[in-house]
Amino acid sequence: MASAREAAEAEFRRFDADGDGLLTAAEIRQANEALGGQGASESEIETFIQSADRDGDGTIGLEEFVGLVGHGRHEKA
Ligand SMILES: [Ca+2]
Ligand SMILES: [Ca+2]
Repeated sequence: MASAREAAEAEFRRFDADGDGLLTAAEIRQANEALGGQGASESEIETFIQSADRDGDGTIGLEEFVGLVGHGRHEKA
């Protein structure tokens, strides 16, 4: 049983293609496509980053990602 945080961390690592601990728009787009293309548009990806990017550096760090998906906004079946 993974905790919500562990699940979010595992998902973060799947998204983080170059393993630098930051998610960029390009990495999120690639991950979205790899997951079967749920149809997220460029503007939706930008909105996702803006909503998660608390320090305003234009990328999503692990804590920002966990803060966004680890609190009920991202539910798994
Ligand atoms: Ca990265
Ligand atoms: Ca950030």
